[in-house]
Amino acid sequence: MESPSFISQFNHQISPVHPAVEKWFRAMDTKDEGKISSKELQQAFEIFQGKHFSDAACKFVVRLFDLDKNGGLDIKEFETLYFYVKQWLVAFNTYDRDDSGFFR
Ligand SMILES: [Ca+2]
Ligand SMILES: [Ca+2]
Repeated sequence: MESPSFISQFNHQISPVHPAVEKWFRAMDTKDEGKISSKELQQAFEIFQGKHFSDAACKFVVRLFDLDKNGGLDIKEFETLYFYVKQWLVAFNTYDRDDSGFFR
């Protein structure tokens, strides 16, 4: 028998995704199918970062984080990508001093 306190404890244990992650996920998942494809990732980089990444690069990134190999990133997979990209952008902006979008 499940009491309300048991349920809230259970919900706590399945660690909700970061609100920012959920916001980005919903914004990027244009077909609202619960996963991010490499195309959606590419669009998001262009819209939100103003940087163009090739099809191959976006497919590579999706493959890298697509743990269950279903061809798209669900929200937990996306969360891993999100925190990875955040760290990466800090490093990228550190090296990309002339803001060209490319390493020199
Ligand atoms: Ca999608
Ligand atoms: Ca997946």
